[in-house]
Amino acid sequence: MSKTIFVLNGPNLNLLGEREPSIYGTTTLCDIRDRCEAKAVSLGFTVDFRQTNFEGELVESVHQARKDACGIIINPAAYTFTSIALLDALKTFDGPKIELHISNVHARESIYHNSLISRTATGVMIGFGAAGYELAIEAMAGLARPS
Ligand code: CA2
Repeated sequence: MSKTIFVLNGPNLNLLGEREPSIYGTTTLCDIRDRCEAKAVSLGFTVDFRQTNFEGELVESVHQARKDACGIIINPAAYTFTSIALLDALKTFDGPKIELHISNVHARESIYHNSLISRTATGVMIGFGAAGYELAIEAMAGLARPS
């Protein structure tokens, strides 16, 4: 019976807090990981928090989540708009899936408007900055059933 929430992060998110603070804020991905872990523990869950710059690694994490996770929170970054491979992998995950974006992608250039991943997401968290991750953990705790 898994009570582990996978939190997956795509390309360039390792640079959070270092560049473009006007769009992505000043919180680092390590800070976000720590906050996710604390929030999850307070709700009786654990977190497996990952970041990769490689599409195939994200796909493999989704495959691992099929065995080990009760839910997935994913910020696919640029793969949101390009990766049918990631969409197909996520479709095979039966539990709840939350797509997350730090920035309000709909207020940005049109290249950021057409998410492929939203087609399979249970819900979408957009534009709440780094705090969106903790909000997504709370939402996931309400959605996830141990599997
Ligand atoms: O707002 C988000 O969370 C995004 O997923 C971030 C992606 C972008 O492609 C999405 O449209 C929206 C980009 C991540 C790049 O991360 C950086 C972090 C710091 C400095 C530069 C890039």
